[in-house]
Amino acid sequence: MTDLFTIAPLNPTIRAALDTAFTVHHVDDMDDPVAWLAENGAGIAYALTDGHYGIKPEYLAGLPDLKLVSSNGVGYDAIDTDTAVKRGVIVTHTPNVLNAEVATTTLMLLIACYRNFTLEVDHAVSGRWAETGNLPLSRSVDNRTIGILGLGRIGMEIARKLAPFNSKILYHTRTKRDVDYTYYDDLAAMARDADVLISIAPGGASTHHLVNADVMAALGPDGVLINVGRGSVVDEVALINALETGKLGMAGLDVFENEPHIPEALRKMRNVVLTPHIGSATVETRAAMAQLAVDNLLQHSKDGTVISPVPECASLL
Ligand code: A2R
Repeated sequence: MTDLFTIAPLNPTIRAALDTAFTVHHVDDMDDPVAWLAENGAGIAYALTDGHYGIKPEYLAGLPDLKLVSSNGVGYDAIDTDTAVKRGVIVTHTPNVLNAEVATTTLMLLIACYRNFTLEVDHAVSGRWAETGNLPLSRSVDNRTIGILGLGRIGMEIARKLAPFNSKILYHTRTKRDVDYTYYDDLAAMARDADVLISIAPGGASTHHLVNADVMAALGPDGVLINVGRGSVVDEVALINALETGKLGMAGLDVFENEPHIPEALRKMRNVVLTPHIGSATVETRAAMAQLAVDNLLQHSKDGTVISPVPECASLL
């Protein structure tokens, strides 16, 4: 059997699939993974992780014969692809199979913001409706101008799922796409023209704090910010300030700068809707992602090819 170093927690289904082809060495079973790798790392060609855990530099260094890191998730900013490519290590991820789910999560947050959903639910279940009557009216999600930061696989699916709401779609990316939506090469200019800004761009240096105080001010007091991409894309301190001072209207957030920690200030606000990074977290979608992550490993161990490499690895294929 082929040795496999695993980093992220494994559910029983993935574990069973892996056990058919690999001898699994899981970090959680090791007192000191770095020491374990110093003794046993040579000869291990495969590693499995996810977008949250990535692979620490000391694990990469402890796996001198690594050929493939399979990551269960589409975002791979927690993996040092520069070092991997220099060492000839292929990195794979799980694109596309989660597009529809993350788009649904986006709509869920958007609707929850506009319709004051969490406050209305609390008003009903707390019994306060009978004591104090109705809450103020909420606002409609129909006919909004929606700016999408990152019109890639998931961004396109979000735009498609917004069609029944009669949304006007704007987008900002580094490269203009051949689509009917309106392109902005300037993010703040797009935010100025939009009711909603949806961030579904990847993490990493090029997107760090792209959504800053200026962009939030451009979105304005009635504006809604939805972040379903990566926490690092939004300046969280500026966000708290903008929400507290009314420069920004509302935020619906599924991702945060220091997960799983969410700043207390955000957790206390009434003009935010927060979810704990559940963009793709359904039984069906997580199963499809896990299967793809496992299939990349299985295929490479059979014939040296992979199904879904990250673009940075193109030169290795
Ligand atoms: O900039 P472009 O033309 O490469 O467009 C990509 C855009 N993007 C950016 N937009 C503005 N400034 C940047 N610095 C920047 N970097 C990337 O984000 C593209 O339109 C989009 C990413 O699309 P995909 O690569 O197809 O990723 P996918 O599958 O939609 O997932 C997006 C992210 C993941 O990386 C995870 O962080 C999260 O959603 O689950």
